[in-house]
This record gives sequence, structure tokens and C-alpha cells, in this order.
Amino acid sequence: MVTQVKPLLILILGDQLSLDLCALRQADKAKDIVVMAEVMAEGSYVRHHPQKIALVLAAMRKFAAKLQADGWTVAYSRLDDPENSHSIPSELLRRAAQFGTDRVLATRPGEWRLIAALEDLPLVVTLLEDDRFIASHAEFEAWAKDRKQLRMEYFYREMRRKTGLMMEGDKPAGGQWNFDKENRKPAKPDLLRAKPPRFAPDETTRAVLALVAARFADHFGRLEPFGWATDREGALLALRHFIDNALPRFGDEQDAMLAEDPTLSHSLLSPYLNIGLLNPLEICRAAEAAWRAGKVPINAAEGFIRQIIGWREFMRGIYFLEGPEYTARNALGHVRALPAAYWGAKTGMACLSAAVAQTRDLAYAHHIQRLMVTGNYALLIGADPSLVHDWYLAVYIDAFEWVEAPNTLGMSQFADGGIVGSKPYVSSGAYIDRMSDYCKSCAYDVRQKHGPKACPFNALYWDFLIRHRDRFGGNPRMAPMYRTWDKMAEDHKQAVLASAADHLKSLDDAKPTPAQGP
Ligand code: FAD
Ligand code: DLZ
Ligand code: SF4
Repeated sequence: MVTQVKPLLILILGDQLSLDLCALRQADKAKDIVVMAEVMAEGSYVRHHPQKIALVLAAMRKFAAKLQADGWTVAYSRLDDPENSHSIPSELLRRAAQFGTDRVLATRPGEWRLIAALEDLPLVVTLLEDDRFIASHAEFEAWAKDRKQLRMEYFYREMRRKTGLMMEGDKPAGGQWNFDKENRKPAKPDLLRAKPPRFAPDETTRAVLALVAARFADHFGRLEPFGWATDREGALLALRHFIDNALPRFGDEQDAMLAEDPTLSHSLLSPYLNIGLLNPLEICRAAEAAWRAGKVPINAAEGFIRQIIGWREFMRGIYFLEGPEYTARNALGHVRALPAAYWGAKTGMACLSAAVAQTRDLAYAHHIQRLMVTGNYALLIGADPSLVHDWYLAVYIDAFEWVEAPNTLGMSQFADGGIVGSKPYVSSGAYIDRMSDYCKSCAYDVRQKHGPKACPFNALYWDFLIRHRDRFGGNPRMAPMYRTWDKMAEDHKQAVLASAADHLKSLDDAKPTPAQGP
């Protein structure tokens, strides 16, 4: 008697939309079943921005159609299928019963929550390491082992050596690993600056937009106009457009912020990278080729490549190295609720208002807006980092926990006590004024240090440093700031601290917002 081997269920999640995914490479097209499921649980465990849900669902549908055209059997659950049980584990159980199997092969999810859920299933689940990254878990662990401090810059150099990107033999191209000194200038409005491409929704995307509008109407954020690419072809066009038009200015404008130009010379490629439509190496090779062809300056190409093979890989390494408890960290003991301004309530602070408004409209803000406006303010007021984490995970189109959590809790909120960064990213209004044009239209005055009209960042900055002097006073990189404070006149110091206290009180007196938004 011949015993039939049961088929494998090949799980593909909404951020695993790569044709060369390891689970697909190990599957047998002739007998295994690909399982993809649009489920309410994934759409609502945090209240994702409607554009993020639409991107993921539309891209899932198109990816499934591609697999089917390529001869795969795909068991696809749509959000409005009546039999849909609306969570990934329960859909796997349903498909296992339907196809008479108990075997599941999946690429390890990018979130501890889902890893645990898959491992808890009463099925035989094999999780393969996701190899769409440059460093494997073992490589990152080996690099991190025995180091007192994990610093991105040194890890990045390893990744340059490993990939050969911008290398001349074993030396960095241009004789330096890092050209940041030439980057990070303020920017001016410029009609000639290229706008990122927008993609008119096709039939599949339009159907998804209608579904998302009906099911997630109460989530923060505008669903339309929706201009994101939802397939690999579109993502490749976006990549080409960036390399040809925006990359040359990427380095110079990387840290600048302009009220009327929310995207400047950034790539807006993170959503495509993070859901698998683009691969990190192909992006970096395209940037390197443009530099080698003399179309892009070295500071731009190196700076851009560093973000991807340096920061992106480093953040992933930290997330998986630190384990599931990372997201609960709160090294500074911060407990304040996130102000209603994060959900669009009116504020006189022009920078915060602009960053939140563009987040609502585009599901996008660039790094410095996330770090030095919304992140900086949340840290200075002492917002509860788990609420800040939920906010960032919800509101950005590129937000997946493996990359969002170390950026938010580590880099931005110092909640991990200094694993990602050696000092907190805090600044007064002067930094924002230097790097943006927000202050010109603000209800507050960036030059005033205290009083009701003074820029809130100014007093909050000192208040934060003083509140945490025990922790940061001995940090050599922060010592100059404490020396500056110590030299100030006593009445000035008291006025500054009183201003900060007034501002914090006004937040505490305001109507509380529910933890996950209005
Ligand atoms: P560009 O400026 O064009 O940079 C190119 C690419 O580099 C990006 O597409 C991205 O893949 C990568 N990159 C740049 N900086 C980082 C970084 N710090 N960490 C990881 N990758 C980086 N990035 C996410 O992809 N998802 C998130 O959920 C996310 N949350 C963040 C939360 C906070 C508080 C902060 C400060 C940063 C966060 N970032 C996150 C990093 C960064 O802000 C975004 O990657 C970037 O803004 C995406 O826009 P872009 O594609 O135009 O980037
Ligand atoms: C983000 C997201 C959303 C909104 N919806 C789905 C879905 O319906 N089905 C699915 O497979 N994946 C979805 N995702 C992506 C997952 O949340 C993501 O795979 C995990 O957070 C792990 O990174
Ligand atoms: Fe922001 Fe302060 Fe400038 Fe206003 S004055 S835009 S609050 S930095």
C-alpha cells in the first residue's frame, strides 16, 4: 500500500510578498498549498493607518494572482469571505482540515506575537529563517557577542565588507566609511525637486480601498488619495524614479524638513522593501551603480546605502537579539498619555501639527520628522513608551514591529536604556528651527526660552535633562549640556522649569484620549 505524503501548507504573510521567499523555494508546486489570509486580527491588533491596510491587502491579492498564474495552488481568504475565521492561526487550522493535512511551512514572521501564535498551533509547524536580509540571526549574534556596546557604525562596516557595496578591494570607496559630514544641510523650497511618483489605483486596488473604507473607517488616517504601488512592477518604477531623480540630493537633504514638501529627496521605498516587493540588495546595487556611473555624489550613495545595510539590518538584529520583552521596556519610567495632538487635535506647535497632518494624509513622515519632531516631543514630555510604540506601529505605512520597535523604543525613546543609542535624541527648538521652515508659522517663538509664548521644546529640553540627571549626568557626550545649564542664572533656570511644568500640566489637564486614538 502506498501512503500518500500529506501536502504542506505554505503560509505567506502580508509582508512576505517575495517570489524568492524561502518557504516557496522549499515547497513543491505540484502538491503543496499556499495559504494567504486577509484577516481582521492583523488589521486591528493595532489600529493601522487605512493606507497601510490597503497596501498590504492589495499587494497580497496581486501576489496571489501571480502565484496562481505560475501554477501554484493558492488557498486565499478574502476579508469579506463568509467562512473567514479572521486570524492567521485559525485560518491555518481551517485550511489544515480542508486539505487533510497537519503540516505547515512558513517563513519566520517579523513579529514575536505571530511567531508565538504559530508555534502554539496544534500542527507540525516549521519556521524557516527569513533570508531576505543581509545578516542572518547567527551572524548578528556572533557580531554582538562580547561587545560592551552595539554601535551601528561598526556593524555597517561588516555589512559593507560582506556585500562588497562601495568597496575598492578591502577599503571603503572614497577612503572613508561614512560621508555624513557632507550631509544634513537645511533645504529650501525648490520647484525643480522631483516629487515621488504616484500610482493610480487599478481595479484590484480599488476593490480593496472600498473594503478598507467599509471596515476600518474609525482608524486614524486618510485612505484616499491612495498613490502607492501595490505590485513589484510599480515598486521597481518607484525605485528607478528615486535613483534617477532624488538620490543625487538624498545626502544633502536627508535631515531637512519643509512644511510644503513632506518627502523632499527621500526614497519612500520602505513600504515596498518591508512587504517584500523590493529586495534590499537590489536597491543598494542600483544606488551604487548610479554613483559608479557618475550620476550621484558619493555622500548621497553612501548615506543611502548605510540606511539600508546599516540601520535597517542593525535594527532587525537588535529586535531579534533582545527577545519578545523588548517592547515592554521603559528605562526612563515614563508614564504620560500621548497627547491628543498625535491624533490630529489642534496644536499651536507648527512642527508637530505638520508632522501629524502629513502622517494622517500620507501614512508617511521621513526619519527626522519621526525622530526629532514627534519622537523628540514624546520623549521630552515623558510619554509612556508603549503608547508611543503603538502609535508608530499604527500610523506609518512601513511599520512592522521588527523595524518599528527598535527605532521607537530604542533610538527615539531611550526606553531600552541605551542598547540602540548611546544617548537620547533630544533637542530644543533651535535644532528644528535650523533644519526646517516650521518655526516661521508657529504660534510659539523659537527664540524665547520661557513664558507662555516660548517654544515648548526649549523649556521641556532642560526639564528632561534635569529630571534625568542621575542617568545622563555622567555621560561624556551629554556633559557639555549639563555644564551649560549649570552656568545659567538661577532665576532663568527657575523660569525655564516653571514653563516646562506649565506645559506638562496643560497636557495632564487636557481631555484624555483613549490609548489607541480617538
Ligand atoms: P529614506 O530616507 O529614503 O531611507 C532609505 C531606506 O533606508 C528606507 O526606505 C529604510 O528602509 C531604510 N532606513 C532608513 N533609516 C532607517 C532606520 N532608522 N531603521 C531602519 N531602516 C531605515 N522604518 C521602517 O521601515 N519602519 C518603521 O516602522 C519605522 N519606524 C520608525 C520609528 C521611529 C520613531 C523612527 C525615528 C524611525 C522609524 N523608521 C522606520 C526609520 C525611518 O524613519 C524610515 O525607514 C524612513 O523614514 C522610511 O522612509 P524612506 O523610505 O523615504 O526612507
Ligand atoms: C499588516 C498586515 C495587515 C494589515 N493585514 C494582514 C493580513 O490580513 N494578512 C496577513 O497575512 N498579513 C497582514 N499584515 C502583515 C502582518 O501583520 C505581518 O506579517 C506581521 O505583523 C509580521 O510582521
Ligand atoms: Fe516647533 Fe518650537 Fe518651532 Fe514651533 S517654535 S515650530 S514648536 S520648534
